[in-house]
Amino acid sequence: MALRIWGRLSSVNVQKVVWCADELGLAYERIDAGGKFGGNDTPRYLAMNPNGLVPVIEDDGFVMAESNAIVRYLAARHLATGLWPEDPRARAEVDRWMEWQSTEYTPAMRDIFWQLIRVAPDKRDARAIEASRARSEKLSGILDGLLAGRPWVAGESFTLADIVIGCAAHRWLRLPVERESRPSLERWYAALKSRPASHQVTSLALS
Ligand SMILES: N[C@@H](CCC(=O)N[C@@H](CS)C(=O)NCC(=O)O)C(=O)O
Repeated sequence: MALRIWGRLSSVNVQKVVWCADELGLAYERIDAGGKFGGNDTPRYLAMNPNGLVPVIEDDGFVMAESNAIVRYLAARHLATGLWPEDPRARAEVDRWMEWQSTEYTPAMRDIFWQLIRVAPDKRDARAIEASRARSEKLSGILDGLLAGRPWVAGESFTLADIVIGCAAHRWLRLPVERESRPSLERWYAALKSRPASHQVTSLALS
């Protein structure tokens, strides 16, 4: 198998890579690693990624870590200029929102996700949950406003930005909390769900 993806599917960062590979129609082997599976602290794994985090890919001997860099690499390697456009301004718009996902949106929901899904009810930190909920709600409002004016995150067509933000939005929309109504975000998420390549991610329960 030319492409190997290391990482458990419950990781939002692994989800991006799997979804991207499915959009590209690639054959790959995914190996569970990280979380309850472990295996990401072995010398072999740390040689691939000294941070000991998932995902990592091996592609015919080429090793790569960092989920957003991986999906850009896969799109470039397979000449998927629809997913990651060549035009500098179109590409910058995709990259801008990919940065927003990794530096704003996913970090905002980290505490609420962790507390509600992975921490026992009697051990939860209510203040951390509320701060994370409020920030995630605010950023979801920004995303909703963006999607009120365009069908996809970066404009008129589906790109890598939809994949990486789609993984984060899936998490947000599945959390057991009250959310404000976001019609444009929900319309976009329904469009994402209808893409067969999204199914490994959009059919996942949070864990
Ligand atoms: N910036 C990295 C972050 C990777 C990351 O934080 N991965 C988490 C899972 S989402 C991880 O490996 N956690 C440790 C574990 O699963 O054992 C990326 O985008 O790939």
